[in-house]
Amino acid sequence: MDSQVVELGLRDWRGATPDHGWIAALEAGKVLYFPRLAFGLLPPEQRLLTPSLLAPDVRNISLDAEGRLKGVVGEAGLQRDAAAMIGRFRAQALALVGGLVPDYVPALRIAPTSYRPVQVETRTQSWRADDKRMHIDAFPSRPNYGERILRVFVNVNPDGLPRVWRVGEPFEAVARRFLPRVKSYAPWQARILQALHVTKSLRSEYDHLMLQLHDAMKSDADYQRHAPQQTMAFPSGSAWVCFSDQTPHAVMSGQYMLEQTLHLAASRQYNPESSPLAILSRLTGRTIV
Ligand SMILES: O=C(O)CCC(=O)C(=O)O
Ligand SMILES: [Fe+2]
Repeated sequence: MDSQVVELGLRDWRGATPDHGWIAALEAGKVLYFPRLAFGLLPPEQRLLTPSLLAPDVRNISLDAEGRLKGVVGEAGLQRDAAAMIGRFRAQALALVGGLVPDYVPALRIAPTSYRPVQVETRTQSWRADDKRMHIDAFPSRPNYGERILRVFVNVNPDGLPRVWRVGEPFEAVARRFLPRVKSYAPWQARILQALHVTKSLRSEYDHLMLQLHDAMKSDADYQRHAPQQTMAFPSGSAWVCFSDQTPHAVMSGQYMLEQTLHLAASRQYNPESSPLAILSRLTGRTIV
């Protein structure tokens, strides 16, 4: 398998310019990796580098589009510093995306920004929630009808520890491997899930297939071990960007990361034919949204 990671020397969050090769790589599901793009913490923000910031039973801290902070326990000053740090990262992540893929900008829908201070290795989770297993991102309760999930990540570990990922094979290979085995879509089941408020809107066939792929990948121990994959240790002080609904990924270790999710209609890509929606439509021969 060719490397699914493309390394870029950018040093300035606001210095990116659109490059056809990088855009094609991103839209093919590769990870754009920026080893020299650090996110520096300000002196008062150093005290935010502890999992004790987290409210009980919370995995991630988040800042929503309205600037509301969730998941932090502690005094007002601490809350203010956390919101400022996460907000600063959001601005830089948006500047990076604006430079790399400017045609996306008018079409982007900005999701909350997250800060993840928990050590990955110590988390225990059900197989379905376990991101140490390779998967593509698909959300059970929020159908997205093919809308893309673009994510910007930065490792801010103060002890120099990398965030170690496994990056898997191209999406079409995943789809060809698992589609013959997945449960077929039943509109009546989708209507029941909606009536029971398991889903916030009607689950489309696209959403069904994406969840089936997510589950099929994670539940297949042989696939996890033997599928084409590369281990990628993202050092502290680096950033990376990918379409996480397309790039098979797993996180094996690390602590302290910031993440920005952006949503984009597949039709607003430079090449909509590279999207999971287009690939799944082509492989099934059906309209799936
Ligand atoms: O925590 C990470 O590094 C990535 C986890 C993951 O799979 C995700 O955010 O989609
Ligand atoms: Fe994921």
